[in-house]
Amino acid sequence: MYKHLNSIQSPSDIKKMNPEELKELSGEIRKFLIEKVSKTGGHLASNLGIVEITLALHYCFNTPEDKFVWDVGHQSYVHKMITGRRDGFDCLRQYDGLAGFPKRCESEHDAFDVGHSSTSISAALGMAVARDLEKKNNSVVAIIGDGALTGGMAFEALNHLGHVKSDMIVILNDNAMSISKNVGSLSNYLYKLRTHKVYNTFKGEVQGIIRSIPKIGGKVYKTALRVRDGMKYFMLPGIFFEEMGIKYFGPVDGHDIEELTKLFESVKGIKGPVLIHAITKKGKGYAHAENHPDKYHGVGSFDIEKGVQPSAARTYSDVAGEKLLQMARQDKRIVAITAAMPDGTGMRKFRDELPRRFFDVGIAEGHAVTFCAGLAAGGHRPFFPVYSTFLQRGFDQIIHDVAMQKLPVTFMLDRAGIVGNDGETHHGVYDLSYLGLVPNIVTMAPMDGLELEQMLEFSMTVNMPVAIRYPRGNASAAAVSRSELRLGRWDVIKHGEEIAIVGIGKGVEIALEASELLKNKGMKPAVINARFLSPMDMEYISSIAVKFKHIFTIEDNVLSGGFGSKLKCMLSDLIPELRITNIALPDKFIEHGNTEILLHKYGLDAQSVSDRISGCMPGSQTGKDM
Ligand SMILES: Cc1ncc(C[n+]2csc(CCOP(=O)(O)OP(=O)(O)O)c2C)c(N)n1
Repeated sequence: MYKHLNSIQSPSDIKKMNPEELKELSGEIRKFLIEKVSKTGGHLASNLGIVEITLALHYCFNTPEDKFVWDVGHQSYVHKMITGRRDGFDCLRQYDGLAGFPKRCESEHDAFDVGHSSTSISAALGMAVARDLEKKNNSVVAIIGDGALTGGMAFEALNHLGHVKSDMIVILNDNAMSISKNVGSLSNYLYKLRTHKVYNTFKGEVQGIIRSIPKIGGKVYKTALRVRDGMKYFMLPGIFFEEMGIKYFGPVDGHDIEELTKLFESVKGIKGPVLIHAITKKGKGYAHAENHPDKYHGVGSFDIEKGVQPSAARTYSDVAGEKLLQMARQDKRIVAITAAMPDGTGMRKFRDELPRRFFDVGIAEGHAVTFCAGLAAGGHRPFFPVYSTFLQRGFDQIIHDVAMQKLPVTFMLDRAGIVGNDGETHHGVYDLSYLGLVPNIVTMAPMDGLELEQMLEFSMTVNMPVAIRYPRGNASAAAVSRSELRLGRWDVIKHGEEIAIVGIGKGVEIALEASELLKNKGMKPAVINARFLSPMDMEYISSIAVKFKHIFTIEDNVLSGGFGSKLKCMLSDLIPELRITNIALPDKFIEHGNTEILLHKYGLDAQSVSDRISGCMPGSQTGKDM
């Protein structure tokens, strides 16, 4: 079916190909990507945009000796295809299948594990310095997008790189997009470089110079410098990277494989850090993705002809976005902040309707937290919807800038718990632990969309930091009666005897289902919605807990330091005779795969929970806590 692709077993097969064949191969790779990702889901648009850069890299460098460090890693599919993993694409991101991000354990060609943004230059610099200490001479290449370059770590690394002056190449893959349109002054600067009229006028001439570069020999270095100086001349003033001590080449057409290979060959011999600015089109080669690169950044399965279709299900992100907008219409103090995720967090409508009160800070979660603190100190009520896993980037800022000063910032932690196919870098399974240990934060988790709305309203009534964590997916309302939300208090949603199952967030849904299964076994457990991780109103909670012999807690957070362990610690002194069993995720990094499969594997589906509870009962086979 494929003329070239079928014979690519390793990067050495790329090196045998001529430019025309490489171009044909690019087309085949795009076809393959569209076909496979339309079935498995995954990151499509970014990979379609980086085909030629990846081929040119493998044409010019030799992995695993040379190191490629991908930023975020969502654009590494082409690299995976070339490095012997093409057959794995039928199970891309599935349980036990090929990971969606680089993994050192998966291939020696993957130099560094990744999933969060803006780490590539730091990691690559570490590798370059390690190489120098070992007196080796391999190349190190960081590949970073213009979106990832907005992250603070990337700036810190460039600052260090320009100082250390290690031999290292940074490839800036500039498609003017983060997930949504890229933002910020750096993005404006890159735009100026791209559209500089002198660059456009003389582009042909510059390409001519690059084409004249011989493949090997001492001339390479001189010619490369001439190209660079030529470029520099055209681009002056404002060579931001040059001023930092990093030699700038570009902009180059990131889809012209001949131009790329010549340039990569030429910069190999250059001493000190080099940055190549390549212009690419996100989604290239698939019209739907070219027209809507934001929608095709990360996709589920889709029909290739029709493209991605809108889903009918109302998600937690939808509820969060709509409710916050409704509240902001009533209260002018409310402002919303995103770290490059207006769509994923459901904030698009807010941005469009109230643009002056909406701030996209780029992929800069740490900055976002302190920016919120400043807004709150200035009398506003900032809400920061952010994926749970990415808020890990702002942990010190939460403590130092928000909690210590008791500033009324509301963190809306989307994608809490198991997120599925993105895997270990993306599961939001630490937030109850890392928030639970910080004083001064009211931390809640709703059992459904309705309760999320109530919690958002409630956050305006407490004049202090608040965090609300909610899972990915469907937010339909649970069919249970509920009591008014009161600070630190539980809500008993199903009365029962002897045993209580206390869930928090998604744990409540699991508890309700498990209680139905237990009913079939003749048991009648109470089901309690904990609502709060902190504070815990211990007087009230112990007045409920004392009625039971055994309490089971359920949470989709790791066991250590989570809701259950916190409750156990506080209740065991107050009611020493009460047995408490914590059901949570294990203290290990959880792999990628379908959420249901993972919940089952780790004992957090209703059946496993009910088996565990009945197994703990006196007279059962095990009859003891596990
Ligand atoms: C710390 C962190 N925040 C947010 C994200 C979510 N995210 C994944 S890719 C991406 C955009 C990256 O844009 P860019 O680097 O330009 O790559 P492109 O997809 O455009 O090729 C974002 C915001 C992340 N992976 N890590």
